[in-house]
Amino acid sequence: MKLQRHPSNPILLPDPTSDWETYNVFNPSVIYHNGLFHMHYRAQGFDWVSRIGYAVSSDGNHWNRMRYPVLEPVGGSESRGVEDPRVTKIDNRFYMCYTAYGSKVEGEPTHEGGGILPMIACSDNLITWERLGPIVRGEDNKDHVLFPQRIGERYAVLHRRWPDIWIAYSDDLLHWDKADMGTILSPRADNDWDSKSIGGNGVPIETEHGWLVFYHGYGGDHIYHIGVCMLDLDDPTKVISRPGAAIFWPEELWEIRGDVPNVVFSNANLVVDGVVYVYYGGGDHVIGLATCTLDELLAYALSG
Ligand code: BMA
Repeated sequence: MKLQRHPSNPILLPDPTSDWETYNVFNPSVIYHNGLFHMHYRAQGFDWVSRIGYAVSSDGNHWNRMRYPVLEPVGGSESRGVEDPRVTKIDNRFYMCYTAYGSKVEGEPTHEGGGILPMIACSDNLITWERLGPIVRGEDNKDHVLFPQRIGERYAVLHRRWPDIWIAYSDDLLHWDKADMGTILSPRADNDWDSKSIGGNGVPIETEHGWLVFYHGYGGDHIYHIGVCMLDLDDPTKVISRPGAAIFWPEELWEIRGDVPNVVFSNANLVVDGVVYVYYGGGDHVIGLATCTLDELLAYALSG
């Protein structure tokens, strides 16, 4: 089982006429809403600060992008950028999980010389965003993505406490009790591609067999791979299956080289008419698309 690259890859490139997306566009979120594909993507320009851009498409391949970012850094905790959006529609609102990267955060510093916060913002129109806050402070935590519906009446989010994938729950999207957080998946020491670190990708896909979850991982060689697993619908802390082999890894020049080498990093795995669209950043530099059928992927995801 392997995802097929789209023939017109890469499907979105940096724009040399822009000051904020001059160098890199990568790690997009894509949702399908009202007959259109809506993309939010991370971009870096002259100041190397990440901003979130927006583009829209009727076929998932040709994109119209907005001239200005839809989310720009605010304050010290975002001074180095807003990164890696993952947009989920819950009821009739849109929620964007993104990583705030700053020179300082309240509480303990989480990175040498800086800090990260796993943030959530909300929107009614996909363009104007209001910040709700982080799911947790004072730790190395990112790769968070909301489930598209409540589980047991509570909102649920996958997040990454290095090097594992965790889950957290909330009544209001503002308070995420640390006591409720639990590990779901860990790196597999005996499985090269996800032996060192893993994190969640796009919004989990609800199927009759369970949640189909995409995740990324790397081993000692630090080559990013994409894999899948199945989680129980009512209790996603229960792993139903987790096949050994990855379904995608860097092969094209722009995935192997780029701004950061050997990266295929995806925040988007949406299903439209039985086709799974996986959008990803190649080499932290450009955006690619790979696809497969949901039936084929599900059969594989359940096989492990
Ligand atoms: C991760 C994130 C991603 C990035 C990846 C590879 O930690 O920061 O935004 O694509 O590293 O550089």
